[in-house]
Amino acid sequence: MKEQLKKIEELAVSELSSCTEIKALDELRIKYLGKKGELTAILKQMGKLSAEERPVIGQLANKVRADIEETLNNKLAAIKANAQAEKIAKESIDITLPGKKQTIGNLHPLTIVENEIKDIFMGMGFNIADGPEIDDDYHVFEALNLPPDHPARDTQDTFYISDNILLRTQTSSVQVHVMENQKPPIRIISPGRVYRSDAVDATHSPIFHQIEGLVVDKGIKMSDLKGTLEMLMKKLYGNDCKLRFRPHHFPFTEPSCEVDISCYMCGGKGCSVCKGEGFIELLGAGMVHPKVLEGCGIDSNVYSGFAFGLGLERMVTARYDISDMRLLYENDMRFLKQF
Ligand code: 2NL
Repeated sequence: MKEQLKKIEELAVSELSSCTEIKALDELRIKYLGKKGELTAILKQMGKLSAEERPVIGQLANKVRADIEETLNNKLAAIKANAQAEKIAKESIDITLPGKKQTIGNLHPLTIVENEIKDIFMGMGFNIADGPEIDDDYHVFEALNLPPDHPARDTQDTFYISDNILLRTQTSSVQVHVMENQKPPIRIISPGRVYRSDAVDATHSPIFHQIEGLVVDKGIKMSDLKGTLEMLMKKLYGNDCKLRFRPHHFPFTEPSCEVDISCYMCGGKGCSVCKGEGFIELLGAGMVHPKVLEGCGIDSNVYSGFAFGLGLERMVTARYDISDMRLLYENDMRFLKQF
């Protein structure tokens, strides 16, 4: 038996030394050390041995197992190290190859212009007011001097959730909430999404974006409105930009006006961008109607204010000379990548 064990060890060590693959190594592990392996077969015969021989052979068998195991493990480590070294040698990196270009996204043109306008107003000490897109009839219409049968409601038809709850048609509703909850001085802009029951075409969309502004304090005059809007437009369109105020009517302001800017393309001579006008219509504004102030709990004998509303889409299409507003919503990367 001693001989048999020594022979097994010799054979195992010699077979292992010529082994170069992990798979072959596993096979040898089973062959020599497995449950049905050669060593186990010998150990099964231990019962036949005499009491004196048994511990001697047992010890030897354990030593043989340990030796084979050690050789196996050393071999395994050597094969793995070899494979790793080979892999590293093969995997050379060519650092002269061009890198992979990362495509970085950009902001949507509506967001770019909105951020710019917010920055300009924050620079003038305005706060940014946020509010609900779904509101009640009172905050969207009634508080702005638009009673239920007012004809101006026709041009601001919207989407109703119920008789009283609807999607806001302008962000004035947010400013009404602010006036109800905050004492003057108030200096805010309220940017956001607004809704109208309009059919889609090149200049209309049932969902669009507006930025409204509101200043309420003692002694606020039309000249404050003019100065503020002049500052905004010069910062947006350059110092040569001129403003034109035309009388208009809104139920929520008195007096009211529409404001045009001189065409940034032709400087006022008339071209295709301004359609020969020399000016581009950009926003509506006026002095807050005393009724609106009173309705929000502000004493119109002590306080006055100005307000304005501009369509963000209009600002963006004018700024980038975009012919069709629908381009802003189609999410075509070829279009959006240009900004
Ligand atoms: C437009 C331009 C405008 C206002 C919005 C306003 C807001 C309050 C009070 C009074 Cl809280 N006015 N906003 C004023 C003038 C014009 O929007 O073309 N609207 C139909």
